[in-house]
Amino acid sequence: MKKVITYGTFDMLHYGHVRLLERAKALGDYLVVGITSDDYDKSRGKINVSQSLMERIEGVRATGLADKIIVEEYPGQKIDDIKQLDIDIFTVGSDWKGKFDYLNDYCQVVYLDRTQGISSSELRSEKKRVKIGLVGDSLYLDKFYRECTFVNGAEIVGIYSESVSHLCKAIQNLKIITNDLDELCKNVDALFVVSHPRFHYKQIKQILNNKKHVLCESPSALKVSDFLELQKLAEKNNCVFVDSVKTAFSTAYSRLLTLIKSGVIGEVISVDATCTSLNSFDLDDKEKLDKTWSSILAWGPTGLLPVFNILGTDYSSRKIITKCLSNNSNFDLFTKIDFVYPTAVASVKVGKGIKSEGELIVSGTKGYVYVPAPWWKTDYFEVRFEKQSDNKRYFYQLDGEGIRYEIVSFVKAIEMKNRTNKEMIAIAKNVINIIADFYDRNTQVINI
Ligand code: C2G
Repeated sequence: MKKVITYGTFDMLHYGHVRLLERAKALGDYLVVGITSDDYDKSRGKINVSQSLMERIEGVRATGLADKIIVEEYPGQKIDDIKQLDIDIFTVGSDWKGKFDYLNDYCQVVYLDRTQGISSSELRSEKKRVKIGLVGDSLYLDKFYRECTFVNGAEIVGIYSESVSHLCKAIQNLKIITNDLDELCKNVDALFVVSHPRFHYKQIKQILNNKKHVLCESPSALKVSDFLELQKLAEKNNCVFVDSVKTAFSTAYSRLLTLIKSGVIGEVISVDATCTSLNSFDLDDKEKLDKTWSSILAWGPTGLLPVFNILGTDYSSRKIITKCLSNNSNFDLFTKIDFVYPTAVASVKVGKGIKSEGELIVSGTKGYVYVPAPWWKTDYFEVRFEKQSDNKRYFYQLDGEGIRYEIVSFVKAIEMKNRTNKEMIAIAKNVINIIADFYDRNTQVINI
């Protein structure tokens, strides 16, 4: 029996793919099709894949041409598969000519003519692009704009801002630059909000009343009641409303969560996250201070993310210890939040007025996960054990700190109309609850 193997993403399956599979099948008696995993595609720069791995597997399965379907997860897997599955022929479209000649050491390599006139990226680009409006005047918008150019389902068409002169040329040249938020809403499908958090509730409410989708840099509100009101309004108006932390979209971060949940380090006993970025503050420059996100606003949502992702939000108690600019200021330079859970503890340290090691350590009964600084935009982590020889290292390409993946996920949520991510809503609500307690200085806050 002559065994043939071929690989691909097979996104939005089209006749070019099917013709390839038919000719691959005709090369032998048994066809194995390797379909790329979402993470693997991301790591090789294919971030705009529309369909999930399961949808792409189903598409290929429905052709009836594959005798076996496997998932391609890592570079070099082709050699392992060819050896383990005793493959005679590897084949792929002629757009890859020469790229897989090295496989001649293991089996015959055949390049089949690519079908002209059709491609998944053309099909994707024919889809309506989501028009995005920006809200705010943070320099972060330059980064966001640049990242959006990698997302082929979205385009930035306008901005609501007090001034854009300090932002990149591309933003300064946008067709719509306005200080009228309703005006911007009329011309877009969705908005990205990164103004100061004290404006978020009012702006998001106005946007949702315009029936537009919202991606907001967390925290999206400063009171839980406001957050819940926005959730209800989004539901009523059928809008996607995401209170977002870009780390959640980093491949390495989501893979470390999966590994931890699989029990690889045993029962998790402690989660310790530190996020700092040292800034200088001038107490007398009130205007600048008003525009600056304090430590708990800038880093709280990120630092709390792994605690809530791994241990959940049902903690037994928590304590907030903070150092502010002055006794009567609530602009924190450093804040530590300690949690006690029924069977675990957690500690989050955030600071824009201190410098520390921005690492994440998740400690378990069999081992621990170590994510080096800056863990919140990491492409690398280690799983470490008592016996060092058992330690494992993981690397997942992370382009653009995860922002482009955040935008892809937002655009997909709009296309698929899947508005609710229960875990993300529960986490956002708990983050806002902690920030609200911090600001109303209730008993749990200790000033140092
Ligand atoms: N293909 C084709 N004609 C087209 C489009 C695609 O013959 N009009 C072929 C490609 O050459 C490839 C297969 O269909 O052999 C799957 O194409 P994609 O889903 O675009 O995936 P790609 O990343 O190109 O697959 O590691 C090998 C790669 O994964 C090959």
